[in-house]
Amino acid sequence: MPRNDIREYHTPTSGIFFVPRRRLLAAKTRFQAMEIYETDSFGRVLVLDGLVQTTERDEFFYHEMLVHPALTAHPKPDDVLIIGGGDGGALREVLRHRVRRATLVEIDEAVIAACRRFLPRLAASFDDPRASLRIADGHDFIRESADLFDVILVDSSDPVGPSAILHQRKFFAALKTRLKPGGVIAAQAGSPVFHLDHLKRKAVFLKRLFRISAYYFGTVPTYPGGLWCYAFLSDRIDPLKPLRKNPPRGLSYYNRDIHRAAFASPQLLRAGAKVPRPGWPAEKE
Ligand code: AG3
Repeated sequence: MPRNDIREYHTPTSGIFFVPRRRLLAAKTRFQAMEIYETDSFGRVLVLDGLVQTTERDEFFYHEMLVHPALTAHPKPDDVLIIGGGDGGALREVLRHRVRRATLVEIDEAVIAACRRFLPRLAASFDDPRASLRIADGHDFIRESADLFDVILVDSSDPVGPSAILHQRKFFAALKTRLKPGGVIAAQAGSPVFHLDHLKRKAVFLKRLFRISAYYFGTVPTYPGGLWCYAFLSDRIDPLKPLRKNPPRGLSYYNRDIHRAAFASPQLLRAGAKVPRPGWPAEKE
């Protein structure tokens, strides 16, 4: 294998690789290592601390599933907050809805600058007049801001590095205080293949915090395991009640049928399910 391949290890002995045509950027930001590559097969690829965050070819699977279940289930999502998501992909999807304001809080300004330059299909969303950008730590912002939101989306990375806090109970408890009555949170929750224990632990505290707390699933071909999990959290809105709005036009993955199907819970999350786990040394949890 050529030495300049982009590789992400999902376990110590398996993972994903891309052969880049060229490297567009490699930088150490204040928070993380950031690289952007051009590939023939997946278009541009954004990698943070060695983890593939997004590719031009499959980003829609992830961004549509993070955003549209919550925004389509909420009757009137006027004020939307995105925590993380510095590439602008989730923001682009939010702005397909009739929102009044979409606020994005990203810790790493350098990611936004790089994505504006190299991933304009995602980051052009920052130029929309309804978009408002805050450079801050998501957890600090939530604790310090008095603003309330109809929908909060958590577009974090894995539960290691700068994103670790965005997977913890105290963060979700703080998020809940920033929701308007009837508000909804959707948060990316990781891989059911590789982060299963983490998902199960999280389900326990989320169920205690929110009256309605459901995991839903979608495929993301370049993420670990290929199947991705998201949490839908609300005290009032049930994602399985008939949707009151149509999904926006122009999407590539999400629709009403996908919405319903995504909330079906696989056996592996149910108590007592047997899940094969060959003995690799340690899962990245
Ligand atoms: N949000 C989820 C990234 C998780 C990827 N994990 C991994 N490759 N191990 C990324 C930001 C996309 N807007």
